[in-house]
Amino acid sequence: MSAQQVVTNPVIPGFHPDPSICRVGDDYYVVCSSFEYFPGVPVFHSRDLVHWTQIGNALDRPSQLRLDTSSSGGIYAPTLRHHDGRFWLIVTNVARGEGNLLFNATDPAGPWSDPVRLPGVPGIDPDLVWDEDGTCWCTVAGVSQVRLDPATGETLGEPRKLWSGTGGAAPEAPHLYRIGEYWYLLIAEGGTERGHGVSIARGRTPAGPFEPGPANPILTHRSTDHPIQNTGHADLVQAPDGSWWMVLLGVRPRGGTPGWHVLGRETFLAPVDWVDGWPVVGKVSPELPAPAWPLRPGPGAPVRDDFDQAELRPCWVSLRERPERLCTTKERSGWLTLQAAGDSLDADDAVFVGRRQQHLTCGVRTLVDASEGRGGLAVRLDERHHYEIEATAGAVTVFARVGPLRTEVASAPVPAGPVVLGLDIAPQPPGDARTGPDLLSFGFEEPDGTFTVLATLDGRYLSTEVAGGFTGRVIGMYAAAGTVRFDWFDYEPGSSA
Ligand code: 6LW
Repeated sequence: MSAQQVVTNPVIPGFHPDPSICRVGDDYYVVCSSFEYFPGVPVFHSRDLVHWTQIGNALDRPSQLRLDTSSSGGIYAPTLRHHDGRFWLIVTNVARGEGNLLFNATDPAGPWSDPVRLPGVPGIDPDLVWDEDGTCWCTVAGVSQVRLDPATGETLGEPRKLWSGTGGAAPEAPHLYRIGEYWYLLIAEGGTERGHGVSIARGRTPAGPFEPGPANPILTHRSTDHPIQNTGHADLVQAPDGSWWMVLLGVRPRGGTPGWHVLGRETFLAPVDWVDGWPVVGKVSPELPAPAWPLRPGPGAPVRDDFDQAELRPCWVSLRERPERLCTTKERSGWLTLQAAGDSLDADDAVFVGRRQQHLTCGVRTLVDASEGRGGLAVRLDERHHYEIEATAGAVTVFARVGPLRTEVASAPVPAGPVVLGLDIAPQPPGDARTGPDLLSFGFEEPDGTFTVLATLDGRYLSTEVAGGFTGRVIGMYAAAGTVRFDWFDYEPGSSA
């Protein structure tokens, strides 16, 4: 091996927050929160901690996932664990009447069980761990804990306060581990924005008492100009060679001050050493020295999706659920057919099928037949922050929705029949403090194949700093009226990650 191999962070780019990891033999699995999107809780697999492939979504049917709103409602932070030959997933659904839910599966790619409801678990960010006697401990944000019967969802005894961190806001994202002679309690505090950090305490039993570590926070980028910010919400895993690693969330702000992040909170990897019985987290850098074992890259995602399979690939998500009457690849072979339910992307249940933007620059193209309706290609942050290029018979139009305003930006006539719509996302040229993170150029292909840009929009208005919320950009196809069909969809990563 020539130059030392490096790990490019984030290891799971795009809106993949609140990662939780477990290892079974040589296989690692990660799950992330998914909020208003259906299916929910993406599941990733890796053999080297560096290259990750999405193998499914744990919550892929309405009996598992009921969503009642968008704007970062729905599925909050999950925890994934393996115990007694089964995978266990515990997660909070903030939709009305849902709360904390427990699922299990023999294969993390699914199918996962229907939920066991956990009415007695008092908080978000639930964690699961079993002690030597087989008692199951559930720890939640705050940080509180209650014993749990995972078969029935019944809580055993009253919840108890464990630790409220070192004084940072929002002590949350707890994970409890038996390591050596101690039980370690890892938490996030400081809030999931620029003040985010990771702290740790340890005790002799899973119920404590816990003594805070000597060097908290063991990880934070607050008050630095590090290119990766908001680092926190971490989970630990030990590799087969005995080394320890941490997955965590972070963001990559760009542009002038304050910097705008558009891909949401992404999953990063960091090495962990142990010194005097306490973890010391290595640098969360854009490039890390690779682990000591051989790297095992996966197949990589194809640029084009031809929609020639009965089921959509796991990267495709929609708002709330996705009944076949509204979204199918069976109505016209090799096409994705969307049946509008509302009249624009402003509705929080618009008929939209998208994939997370995972690269700071990228090019997107899709062939749309809008002869029986109105729809097109959109970049969505939430129902109040989205840009789209919309086709209908004979015309294409670019719209921008920012907060209360939806603006028609530009329009052009096109020949009748299917048309290729396109989006190119490029960094804004460096300039003064007003520079935004990127520019989004929407256009269409002329009959002779040339690409005509219809409008170029400022990307800062599709950033979390402007829109708020817990998600990130999702790029996809939508129907605003009638029936709209898509033959293929190309997502081409740009040169800069
Ligand atoms: C999640 C909390 C957090 O429940 O943000 O970053 C909330 N951490 O732990 C939603 O992701």
